[in-house]
Amino acid sequence: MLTFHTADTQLRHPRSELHGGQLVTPFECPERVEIILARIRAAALGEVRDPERRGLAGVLEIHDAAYVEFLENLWDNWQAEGHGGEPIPSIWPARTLRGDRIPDNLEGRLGYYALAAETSVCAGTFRAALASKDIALAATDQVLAHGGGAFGLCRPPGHHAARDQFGGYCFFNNAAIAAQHARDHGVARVAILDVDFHHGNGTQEIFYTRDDVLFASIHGDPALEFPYYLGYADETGSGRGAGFTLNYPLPPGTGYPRWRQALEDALARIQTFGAELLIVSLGVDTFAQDPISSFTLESDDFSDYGGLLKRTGLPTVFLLEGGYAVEEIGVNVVNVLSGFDAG
Ligand code: SP5
Ligand code: ZN
Repeated sequence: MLTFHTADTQLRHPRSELHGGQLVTPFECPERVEIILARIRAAALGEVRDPERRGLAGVLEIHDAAYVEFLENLWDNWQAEGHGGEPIPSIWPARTLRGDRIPDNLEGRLGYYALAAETSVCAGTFRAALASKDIALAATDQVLAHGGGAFGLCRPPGHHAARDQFGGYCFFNNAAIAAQHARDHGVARVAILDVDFHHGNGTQEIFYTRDDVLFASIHGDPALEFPYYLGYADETGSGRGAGFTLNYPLPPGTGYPRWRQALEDALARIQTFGAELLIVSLGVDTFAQDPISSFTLESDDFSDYGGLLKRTGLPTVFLLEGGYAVEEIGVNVVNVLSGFDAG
């Protein structure tokens, strides 16, 4: 399988993540990519190619223009205010305040455009997010042209990013941008399968009222796990989109047999939907040793479900999302891709 990647993703290297009341080194770190690339080479998965660079192409089809402009200028504006640390939101238009006014003040706008506080911004974040988006588009074009599978080694991840909000380490929703790109190139029905441990709230929000992009997510129960405020089983889509969102919230400690049942159910629904393209939001934070998650998948399980995905017979784009057990992330990601190739 071909991999698409550019080192510009590594321009994102913030030094702080708000975790347990302390600023720690971010879980979503550049080493994740280095270890995956090393494993791709060791396992001879296939060639790694640079994506074509496309500027903002694809972004404004999914994201709000003022949000994109805010992100582009955030670091410079923050520096101009003379702060010592990285931008971290500290106030939101929370439930008892007004959400229909966008403040002029930078701290006010930071809260408006953020959905979580753990995601700091650094100087290269915007350029890395654009590179990550270009990787997703290149992997999608590969699959549209040749069928089979392709891997977009994206970083930063995308599935928590909503139309006008960043958070959960995500800025542009790579999977949503890829799906819209496929729609705009004649693919009538696209399925996005989100196997990251966390619910793909951003992807769900973006497609919630649409019947041309099915969204299915298997994740930690939001009553107990980030992002907490979306991902319940009764969220199934609205309007034309009714029935085109599927959520499988699962309890802490969920192991592979139960997880696999949810996957088989989701894949059956994707087939019934008549998907012509499958986009997999590939997070491997379902791994037992993941430091911020609570499922118990083992490395061999990733190979097994890679094979299950292959059995759909659908052209499949894999886009990296989460996975924070850094030492094992290469093995786990490449096991999915090799399992697909072998399936
Ligand atoms: C792409 C992706 O996987 N984003 C995940 C972002 C999660 N960030 C906040 C995690 C808060 C976790 N609290 C966990 C306590 C661990 N015992
Ligand atoms: Zn995740």
